[in-house]
This record gives sequence, C-alpha cells and structure tokens, in this order.
Amino acid sequence: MKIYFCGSIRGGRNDAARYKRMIDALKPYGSVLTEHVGDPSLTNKGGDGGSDYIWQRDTAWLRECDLVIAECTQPSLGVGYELAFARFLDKPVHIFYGGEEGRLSAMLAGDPAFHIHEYRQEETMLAELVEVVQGYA
Ligand code: 6K6
Repeated sequence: MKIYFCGSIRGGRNDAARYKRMIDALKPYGSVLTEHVGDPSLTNKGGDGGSDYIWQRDTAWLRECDLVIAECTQPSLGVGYELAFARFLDKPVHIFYGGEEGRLSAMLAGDPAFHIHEYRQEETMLAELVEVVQGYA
C-alpha cells in the first residue's frame, strides 16, 4: 500500500515530531511516500529542489497513492491544496486534527468526502490511526 502523508512545512514546523510519530506508526502497513514531512531537520525555510520539482513529484505521488493521511492541526496552504487534489482523484482521505474543538477549517470539516478524526490525546490518535490504516491493508 502506498500512503501519502500530509503535514505542514512552510506553514510551520511546530508539529514535525508528531508527524514523525504518525509516519512511524504507518510504516508497518505500507510505503509512506512523503516520509520527509516528518524529518525534524526539515525547517520551513530550506529544502532541496525548486517548487516546480516538488509540485511535479508530489502530485505524481498523489495520483499513485492508495490512501491519504493528513495532520491538519497546524494550518498549511500546501496541505489544503493536497487534500483538494486527492479528493478530486477520489482517494480515501483521513484528516487528523488536535486543535481547539470545532476550529478545523469548514472547507475540510464540511466536506462529506473527508474522514475527520478530531483528537485530544496523541496516544488515542495514534491508536485510531493504526485502526484506520489496518482497514485499508
Ligand atoms: C523545505 C522547506 C521549505 O521547502 C522545503 C521543501 N519543500 C517541500 N518538500 C516536500 N514536500 C513539500 C514541500 N513543500 C510542500 N510540500 C508538500 O506540501 C508536502 O507533501 C506537505 O504535505 C505540504 C506542506 O505544504 P506547506 O505549504 O506547509 O509547505
């Protein structure tokens, strides 16, 4: 199974360590195409490759993936774009959100195509994430 994980990069790296823990939980079930999203050394500034290369590669991965998982607590334009892109490719999309209750963008929370998982504690979220991915394995 090819899993596309979305998390904020230029939107801010506050939750990068959490992305890594989520990616580590997903890895036993498939190949995580975007493992670099959880790389703690990736800041919101540097990064290799120009934007055109990143867009080409990431949209190709979105076309070929079987499942999209997003952590959306830290708002990110890139993640929002990826979710809309995936949605119109009819990919299954699961969105995890650990911010203030009811504050996830209405454009995500209101889309019936998305599976939304609001959480309070990381431990329960990780257990739910594993349940989700097992459902596609
Ligand atoms: C590193 C630091 C700044 O730029 C980089 C390299 N950029 C990216 N490398 C890989 N994937 C990227 C990059 N920029 C955006 N993405 C994709 O968009 C990832 O798959 C993330 O899920 C999402 C993050 O978007 P922003 O708007 O927060 O950057």
